[in-house]
Amino acid sequence: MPQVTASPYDFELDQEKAALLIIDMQRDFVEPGGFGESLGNDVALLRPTIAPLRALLAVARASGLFVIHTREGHKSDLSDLHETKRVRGRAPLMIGDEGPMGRILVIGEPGQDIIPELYPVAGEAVIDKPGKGAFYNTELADIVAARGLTQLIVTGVTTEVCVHTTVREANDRGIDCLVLSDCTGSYFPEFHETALRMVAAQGGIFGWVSDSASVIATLTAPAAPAFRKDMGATP
Ligand code: TIU
Repeated sequence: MPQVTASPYDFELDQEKAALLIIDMQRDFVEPGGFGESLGNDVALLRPTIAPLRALLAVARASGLFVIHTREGHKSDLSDLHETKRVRGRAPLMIGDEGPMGRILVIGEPGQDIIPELYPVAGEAVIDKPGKGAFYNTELADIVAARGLTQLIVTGVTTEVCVHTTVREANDRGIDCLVLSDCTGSYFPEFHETALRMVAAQGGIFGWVSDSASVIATLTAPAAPAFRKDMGATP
């Protein structure tokens, strides 16, 4: 089994049972005028995650690794939005309010969509999630079960909020999580560092921490189709 250099020890990657999970790389978190900025954050702090994620995504696609994107968001009638979440933060623009990129964090609005740099392609799963964790009230557990996934390569934003919540949920569901330091990001650099340390501490209490270069170095291209003797040509 190929080994990915990781902390607290190398991660045995089983490409057949692994997926790349890209959490909430949405305009609402990464671009000005969205939910992230309305909470008082500097969205520029998340942008360094984009280039390494883009490179990793290209290699994942070429190697046939299954890709899952999530988008935090709510139905247009907000029936899946707890009042506690709606009012949290006392932000000038709350979830469901009209902003420069459409209604904040509402499914189908421009701001709720994935950023163009990482836009999903056909065959990739796109999961809308009403909570911080990607398993809460979503089809992710069904996808994981149907595909027999036991490993998630976890990326996206923000490290200590949706990434951490999802890693904890996955860990309790028997899934090994490999969290990539350069493909995750936070509005608070110190929270990012601490959140990653929390994953790998105590012998990997929630999972492993690695980076995109280590995963790219380990991912292999899908096996070439076997040469068919009956086709008559030489390979
Ligand atoms: N505010 C913040 O750091 N994060 C979120 O609200 N959602 C995600 O992390 N995706």
